[in-house]
Amino acid sequence: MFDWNQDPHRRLNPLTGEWVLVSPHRTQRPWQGQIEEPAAETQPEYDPTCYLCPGNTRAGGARNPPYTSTFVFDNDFAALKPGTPHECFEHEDLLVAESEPGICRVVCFSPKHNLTIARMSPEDLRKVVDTWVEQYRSLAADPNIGYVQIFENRGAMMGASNPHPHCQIWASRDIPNEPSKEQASLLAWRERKGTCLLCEYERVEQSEAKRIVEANEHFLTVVPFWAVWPFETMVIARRHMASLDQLSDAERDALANILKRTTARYDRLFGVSFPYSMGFHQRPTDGGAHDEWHLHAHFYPPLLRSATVRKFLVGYEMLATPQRDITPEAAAEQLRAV
Ligand code: H2U
Ligand code: ZN
Repeated sequence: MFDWNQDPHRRLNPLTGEWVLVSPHRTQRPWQGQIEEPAAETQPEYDPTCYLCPGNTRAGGARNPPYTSTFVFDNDFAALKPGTPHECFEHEDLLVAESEPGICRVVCFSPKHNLTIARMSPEDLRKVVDTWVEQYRSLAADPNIGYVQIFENRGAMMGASNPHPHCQIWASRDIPNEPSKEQASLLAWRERKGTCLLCEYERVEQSEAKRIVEANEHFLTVVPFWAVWPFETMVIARRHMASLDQLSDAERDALANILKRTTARYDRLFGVSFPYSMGFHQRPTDGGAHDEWHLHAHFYPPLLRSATVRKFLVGYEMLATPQRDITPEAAAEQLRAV
C-alpha cells in the first residue's frame, strides 16, 4: 500500500503552480553532502571595519551617523536606480526588454554588530517592524514604484556580505517573478472559490497541526506542505490583510514575536546561527486595490542535516523539478523538538 511518509510523490505549491518531488525513502542514502566550514561565530558588539556599524565609513565613502536604533540608507551599489527613463525593446517577439526604474535601500536592524533577529529584544525587533511599515508606506506612495520587496540574506552561506544585522529593500516599477506568480494564483483562487487561498491554507494548517512550527495569536509559522528547502517555513498572518501597513499595533508586536521565535528555533536546530534568505510577499503598490493579497513571509534556509551540510538545488532540480528527501512533516517535527 502507498505510504505518503515513505513513498515517492509530488506535491503542488498552489501559490506558484509548481510541483516539488518528495522522496522520503532516500533519507537513508549514504551521501553526506558538501561540508562547509562553520563560520566563526563570535562577533564583537562594534566592529571598526564594518561598513554598517554606527559612525563607520561605508565602502561607497559615506559615513554612517551614530545611530542608536534602526538605520536606513540608499544602497551605495543599487541594482535599481530612480529616474531611469522608460525604454522598451522588442525584436521578433524573441528579444524583449524594458527599462526598470527603482530604489534600493539597506536597513540596519540595530547598532549592535553581533545581534541577529533571534537574539534581539522584542522591543528592538518591534522597531524593525515599524521601520518596515514606514518604508513600505513611503515607497508605496511613489508613483514610480509598483512593488516593494523586503528581504534578508543571513549568513555567509547565503552570500550575505556582512554579519551586521540588516535587510535590504528593492522597490521596482514592475512586479518581480515570484510575487507575480503568487498574484496570479491568489487571483485565480478568488475568482474560482470566492475566498482567499492563504486564509483557507492557514485554517487547514491550524487544523492539521502537523506542519506547525510556531504560533501566536496573530501569526502562524509552518513548514509548507509543498516546501522545497528542507527546513523552509512560511509565516502567515492569521487575519486577511494585504500588506505590512495594515498591521494593527498588536499584530506588529506579534510579528516581531513570531520572527524571533522562528529564527531562535532555527538556531537551536543545529546549534549555529542559522543561514537563510527570508522576505515578505504582499500587495503590489501599483495603485490597484489588490485585496486578493494576503501578507506572509518565506524563510528559505540552505542547511540540510547539520551546521555544515547544505542542500543544493542542482541537476534534476535545475533541469526538471525541485526535490526533497525529508518530508515537510518530519522537518516541522524536528523544528518543534528544539
Ligand atoms: P547583503 O544583504 O547581501 O549582505 O548586502 C548588503 C548590501 O549593502 C549590498 O547590497 C550594500 C551592498 O550593495 N552596501 C552599501 O550600500 N554600502 C557599502 O558601503 C557596502 C555594502
Ligand atoms: Zn557592524
